Amino acid sequence: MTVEAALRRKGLEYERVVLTAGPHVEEMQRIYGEGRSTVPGLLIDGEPLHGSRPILARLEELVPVPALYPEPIAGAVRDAERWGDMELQDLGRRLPWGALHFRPEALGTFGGGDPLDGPGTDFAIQYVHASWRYHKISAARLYDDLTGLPAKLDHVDALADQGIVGGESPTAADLQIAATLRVLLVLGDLRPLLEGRACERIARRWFPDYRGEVPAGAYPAGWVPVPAN
Ligand SMILES: N[C@@H](CCC(=O)N[C@@H](CS)C(=O)NCC(=O)O)C(=O)O
Repeated sequence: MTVEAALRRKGLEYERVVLTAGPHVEEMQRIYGEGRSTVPGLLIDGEPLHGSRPILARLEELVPVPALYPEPIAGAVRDAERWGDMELQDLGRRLPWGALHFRPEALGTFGGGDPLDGPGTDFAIQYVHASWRYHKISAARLYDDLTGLPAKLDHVDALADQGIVGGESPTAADLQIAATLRVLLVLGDLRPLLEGRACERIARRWFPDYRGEVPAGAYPAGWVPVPAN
């Protein structure tokens, strides 16, 4: 999502290649090198770039305007982008898979469909368990992720107050951070924590459409911090 938004922002045409989860590991390493199994990767005239941040930095070199790292805040934007990748992005994986453990039928909505029926939910239960193992999710870690979320959202508000995100023109930090926040907005339990803040604004502005809905009440009672109003 971050890279596609940057390609669109730069006005660059591109071919989107969708890989199946699982076989993607071998295919990505074949193209991008040993150990580079995650997506996104980008080939620019055959030149391989791997990872959302190296890709955005290269796109900025290719098409400097509109800037994703505008001076005089370029350094602060890179720091915020790194924070988004290293400190926030994994919550965009662990929190949804965490919620789906308790509401596996909701997995169908991430594919644009309705909540799953009995047989579908049996499949989802297996799939979510595998995702917990893959992302090293546990109930204890999920509780800590939820407890630590308000401070991370406050950090995004502070970045908006400093003009690093939330401006008329998206920075690389906007695209990195907003993509993860947009994923969190499909979680009914978390929406009250993001609503009416810079977090929600940048997420819906740069990523208006994202499929999925896990109804509120998924996480165990008392685990979701109460919004500070
Ligand atoms: N943080 C890196 C890695 C991204 C990442 O982990 N991508 C996930 C999908 S959003 C992935 O490829 N998961 C499958 C895997 O871990 O092989 C980036 O921003 O490029």
